[in-house]
Amino acid sequence: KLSPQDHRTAYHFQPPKNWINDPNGPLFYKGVYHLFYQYNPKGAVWGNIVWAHSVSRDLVNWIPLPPAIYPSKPFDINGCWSGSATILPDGRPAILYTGIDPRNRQVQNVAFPKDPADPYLREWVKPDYNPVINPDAAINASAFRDPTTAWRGGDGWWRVVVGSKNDLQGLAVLYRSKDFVRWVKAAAPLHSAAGTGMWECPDFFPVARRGRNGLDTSAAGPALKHVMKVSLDLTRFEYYTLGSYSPEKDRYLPDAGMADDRTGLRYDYGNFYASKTFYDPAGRRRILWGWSNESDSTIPRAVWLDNGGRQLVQWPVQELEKLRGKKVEARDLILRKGARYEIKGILTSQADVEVTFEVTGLEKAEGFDPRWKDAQELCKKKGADVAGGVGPFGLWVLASGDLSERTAVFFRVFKGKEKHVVLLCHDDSSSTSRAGVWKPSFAGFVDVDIQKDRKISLRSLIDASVVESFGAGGKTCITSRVYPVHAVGGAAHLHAFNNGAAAVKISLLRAWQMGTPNMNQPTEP
Ligand code: DQQ
Repeated sequence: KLSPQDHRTAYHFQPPKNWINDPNGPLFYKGVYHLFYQYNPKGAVWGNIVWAHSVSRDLVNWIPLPPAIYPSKPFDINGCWSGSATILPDGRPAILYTGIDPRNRQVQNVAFPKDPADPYLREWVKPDYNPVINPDAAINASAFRDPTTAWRGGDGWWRVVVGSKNDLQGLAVLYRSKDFVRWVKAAAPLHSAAGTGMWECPDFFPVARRGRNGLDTSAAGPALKHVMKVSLDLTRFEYYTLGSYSPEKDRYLPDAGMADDRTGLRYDYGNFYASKTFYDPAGRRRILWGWSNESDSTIPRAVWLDNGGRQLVQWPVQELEKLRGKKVEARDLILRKGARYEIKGILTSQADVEVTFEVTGLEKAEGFDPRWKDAQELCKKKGADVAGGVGPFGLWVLASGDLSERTAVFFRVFKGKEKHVVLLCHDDSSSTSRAGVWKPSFAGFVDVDIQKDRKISLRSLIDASVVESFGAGGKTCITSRVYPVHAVGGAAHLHAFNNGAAAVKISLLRAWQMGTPNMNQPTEP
């Protein structure tokens, strides 16, 4: 008989019990990674929100600490909502978060560690001068939340952005401060966009034009670009733009062709929301976390700017590879139309799979209709069982023995006017035989030159009910939550498949069974 524990993930971050939503204020301090998150100490649904707190030395094993911030003062008595951490020049961290006050207004508060000598930052002090930012008359006090990490300009002033809206116009409201305590609203928002609705959990940070190293949030100069990410509560999807930030004007301008709406780029084309990045000085990288609803967070990912400068690339932090255990491998396998290959010998419900596919017969690719702008719609129409020319080919993960349950992670290649178009899909429509479960299809286009490369890679992290995929080395990412009835634990199977007319070759497939880290089971730090 199926137990709810069968869907509990092993190596994705989550508390031992109860509701979790947004990751908050990730930071690195005195050799320790800290992750806070929106948490209900009393139940498995959203409510009673506090900042729960966990620490780690490797981003893989986590130890829980008591909640860091919880309602206790008038300025947060009705809730401690999302926010971010900033490392001050003297090395101490500060947290800015949204408090819900007695009139249910959203206000911004600051908190400092009680004992900066404690690497675990167990206790936080919320000074009585809070809130440090109140919604003024021009601001909708029920749509004013989720302060970003602050950045400091060459003029010594701190800047921070708070998400908001004015009717349907999304706003990144800008505030400045000399001392992190007295904040003054700027005349104009850092950025805004018509028609998007509320901007939840904005994130604003620099990326290096070259290389994969991350940058401190206050970094400036010609060798970088900026990223602005917003979470749209209207669609429950996130979008980001690349652009330039002028410290003189304090304005952010997205590059041509980039948009903060549903035509824009996404970190992840699946179940991924309220994400947050931070700069990890130990690994010299910027790390991204998202919340994968019901109720888990994704594997921390390093993010950097792609060579072409037109998108970001993401990859699970390398520390995750410590969990790789027993490995199985296949090489030079040809999958003709309708063929499949089962990957056996490991527990595939808790696995890390990397495959490189070599495509042939590109002339057989289906024609691409330029009206197909929406990848998700296209994937819905052309699911994993709809035979094609080049693809669908990929993986069936969390498959039952009779294949009646299976989640398909696959590529499909189309012949466009100038260039071939590559689609990465998660087809979750057969993921469970249980009725009444939400089983969406998720998809994103992959910006590669398949004609030139001839190869495309896929990595999928499988963890009971999470499938987190990275296409083409992390150019397009998709996360799903799936709840099979039969394909659980040792009864889950993994296959590679090809439903395209052209043969594909698996030049290399490696699959590792993943170990189980300490995931917030109480232990002494
Ligand atoms: N979740 C928080 C808000 C944020 C929303 C409340 C996004 O601060 O806007 O739990 O998921």
